[in-house]
Amino acid sequence: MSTVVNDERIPNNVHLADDKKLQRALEAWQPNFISWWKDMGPVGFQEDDVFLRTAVSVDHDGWAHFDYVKMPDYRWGIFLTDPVADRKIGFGDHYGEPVWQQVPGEHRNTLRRLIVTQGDTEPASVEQQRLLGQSCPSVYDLRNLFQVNVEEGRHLWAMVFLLHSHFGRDGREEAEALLERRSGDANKPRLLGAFNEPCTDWLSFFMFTFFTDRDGKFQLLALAESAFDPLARTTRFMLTEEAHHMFVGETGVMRVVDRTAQKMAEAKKDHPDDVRAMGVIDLPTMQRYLNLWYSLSLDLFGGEISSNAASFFAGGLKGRAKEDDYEEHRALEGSYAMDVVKDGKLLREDVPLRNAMNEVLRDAYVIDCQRGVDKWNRAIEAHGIPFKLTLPSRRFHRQIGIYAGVYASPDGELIGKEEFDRRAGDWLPTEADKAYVKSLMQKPIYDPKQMANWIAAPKQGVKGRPVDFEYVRHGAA
Ligand code: BYC
Ligand code: FE
Ligand code: FE
Repeated sequence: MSTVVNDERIPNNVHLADDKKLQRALEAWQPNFISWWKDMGPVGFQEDDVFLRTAVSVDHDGWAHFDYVKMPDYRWGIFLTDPVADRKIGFGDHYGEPVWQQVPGEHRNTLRRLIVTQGDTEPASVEQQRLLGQSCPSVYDLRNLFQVNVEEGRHLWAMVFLLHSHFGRDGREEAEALLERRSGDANKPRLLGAFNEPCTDWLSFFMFTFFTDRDGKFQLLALAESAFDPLARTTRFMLTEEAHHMFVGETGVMRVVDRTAQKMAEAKKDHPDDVRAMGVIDLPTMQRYLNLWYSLSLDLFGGEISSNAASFFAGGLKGRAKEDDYEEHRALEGSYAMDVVKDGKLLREDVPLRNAMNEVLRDAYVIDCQRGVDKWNRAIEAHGIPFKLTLPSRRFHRQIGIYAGVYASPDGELIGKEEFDRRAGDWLPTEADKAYVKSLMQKPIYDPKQMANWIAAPKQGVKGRPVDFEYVRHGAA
């Protein structure tokens, strides 16, 4: 079992104190991180005591500690899961060889790029969510938002540790650059599309944590297979925290859906105008938000046919989610049947399996998303409301890959640009939808006893505390 050192400036289980040079480099980065956090983290709550979970070890039970902390004092640490003895490379051309503790020269640039891409999403999401505290539906939700935010901060630390410990000067430069790019800034945007989109209302936040954090889960699962063992071990531990982010998204959307369906059933009304008149979010609007965040998140898997993905797999850098579940790990033979667009028509084409690895990962993601959507639909059904949320086709509203530049309906039917533009308001959030959703969230709720009208209360509180516990002491002296 690894030893954890918690009394140093940077809590860690990687024997940081034994490597003075690395320790100094990270301690030099730390104030820059804190000043980024203060500038770009949650606006208006930096002085408040927040009831947060902090990772303190990698033990299965008891890895986290819960207590009040002011966010800038959060103990962001470096934790890698314990090494697996004699771990072997699980896929690709080096299948069966010992994993690497150091970065092989030929993979240095590619690995750095993967780590930087992963790292970039973490602060990006904090930036996207920085204003949400000012419109929170409850103190319980406010706390969950901050929990997600501080853990995304820790995920950034996880990647910066790898950059500093394995990539020399260019790694340190990349670590600085991770604090310099800004979500949505045209001059220095974050690297991936979805992380430059505004996420300024709570319906978007719940959709984001359900769909976009779930891309995180699957990318981390793929990196957890990596032959570069420090990357595998750090992403394995990140997955532990990630589970909570998806819980926030799944239960968040569930509570919104539940509240709306309950109101519809009580009033026996189903027209969106009538539903809105009751101060809740109508289901078609929720479907449009779902369509948006799902399609943006599908883009995060990269192109369907990708030589990058093939070389990541061949090199042993990035595997499939749960590679052990596959029978064959080289993927040199075999192909993947894909619907490509040729002359405006769909055509089935066989793609060599390695080149289809992004799509293979996306398949696993889609199944996982569908499971959540099914749960939401069961809640709607339980209120006797005849409405079903659906995941749109993978061809709908894509900006990356073989369906970028193609116009498709949510059913996946190829249509012209004109028809798409004409019907876009049925399929994606309109300005009026956004204005309505925001209108519900004008006033933040800082009284622990209250819950906004548009969302159901959660079933239970955090760590055995009641739902109306004072999770955030906002503005307390
Ligand atoms: N936006 O071969 P292609 C998370 C670029 S989320 C912009 O199709 P590849 C989190 C691509 O870079 C998980 N550009 O794709 C969630 C390439 O550029 P170059 C984050 C994009 O390389 C919530 C070109 O298009 N982790 O943790 O196979 C809150 C053609 O690339 C996009 C990772 O992403 C896009 N959406 O795959 C907090 C894991 N997609 O090389 C956190 C690490 C592609 O031609 N990253 N491009 O200049 C990767 O594994 C890969 O970089 C990607 C792209 C899967 C993202
Ligand atoms: Fe993360
Ligand atoms: Fe996350």
